[in-house]
Order: sequence, then structure tokens, then C-alpha cells
Amino acid sequence: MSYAFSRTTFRSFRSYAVLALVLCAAFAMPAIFAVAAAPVPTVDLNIAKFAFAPKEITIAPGTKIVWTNRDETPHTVTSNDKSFASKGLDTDDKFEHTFASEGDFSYICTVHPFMTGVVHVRKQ
Ligand SMILES: [Cu+2]
Repeated sequence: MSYAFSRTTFRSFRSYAVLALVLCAAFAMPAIFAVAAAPVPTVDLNIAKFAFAPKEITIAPGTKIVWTNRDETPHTVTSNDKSFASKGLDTDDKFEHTFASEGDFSYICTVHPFMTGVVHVRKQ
């Protein structure tokens, strides 16, 4: 009687152990792939109250900047050397650009040219 009980207990424990292993593998799998595909470092930048915030920023090469227009007015993100240029961004629209190489990139809003910003890309 007690023998049968312990066998059943053992069998159910074993099936839980197998289930736990399968679940661990299932959860670990996406994590392994996430590490393999190294995410691009991203910096969020706001366009608010007719200004780029922050107006000046220093990042490492390979960093992506995502600008979000928080104003009710359309703005653009347009580099002076034309290496990047957004369309007109409405409220909450985003524009992103990845800076591959070092340099100083000044940009303006073409609708409001008094709005200026600069991105310094430096190895850190
Ligand atoms: Cu503007």
C-alpha cells in the first residue's frame, strides 16, 4: 500500500520535473536569442515647447536617437549636412536615425529654423 503510494508520488514528481524542464527551456530560448541579437542602444529625445530636449547630446557610434514631437505644432528634424531629414512630424510622431560614425551633427527644424540641436558622436 505504502509502496504503491510512494511509486505514484515518485511518478507524479517526475512528470512535474519534466514539465518544469520544458518550461525552463521554453522561457530561456527567447532570452538566448535576445542576447545573440544585441539591441541597438537607443536614446529618446523630445521636441517640446519649440525646442529639442536635450538640445545637445553626446553618444557613442552605433547609437540610435528617437525624436518624438510632443508639441501640437508640426516640426522637422533636419541635419545641416542633409545626412538625415524627417518629414513633417505631427504630435507624437517619431523620427529615428542611427549614427554610425563619429562627428558633430547639427540640425534644425525647417519650419522653425531658430530650433537647433547638435549630436556629438564620439567613441567612449
Ligand atoms: Cu518646428
